[in-house]
Amino acid sequence: MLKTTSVYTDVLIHLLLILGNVEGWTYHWKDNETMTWNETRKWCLTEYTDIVMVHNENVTYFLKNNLKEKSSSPYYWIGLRKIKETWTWAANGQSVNYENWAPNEPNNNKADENCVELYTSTNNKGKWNDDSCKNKKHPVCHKGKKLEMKDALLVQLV
Ligand SMILES: [Ca+2]
Repeated sequence: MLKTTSVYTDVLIHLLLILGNVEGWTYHWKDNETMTWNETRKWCLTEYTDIVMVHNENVTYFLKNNLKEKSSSPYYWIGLRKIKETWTWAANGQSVNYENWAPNEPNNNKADENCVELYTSTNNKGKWNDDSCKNKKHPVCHKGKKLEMKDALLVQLV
């Protein structure tokens, strides 16, 4: 009985640590290079963890205050794209619940706008626009702390 309790306590502690890392993401981008959405994702997967997930106000606030302010395109790709009419985060495969669209977006202009950019213009800073995935924009990635083997094993026990 004691042994079982101790395992569950360990599992709980480790789960809390893992959840704590959600806000421990670091963000990485390139101002001197542009890429298509697919190229951005590939670069992010190679160099960091994945193309950035802007899943709450805190991430929006950070990006608004740290990405370079621009008066015109190209802006920055984020890790959101449309899969079967549903806006889906590339990094975890989940549909959006926090959204931050610019006025009158997403408008699916020319029926070809399946990827999402983040504006850094004065008026729409941090707001989203759907755009063609083939357009070239600056990449933004995020990096998370990798789980240690013992964390992965304990998660499997739950
Ligand atoms: Ca649009």
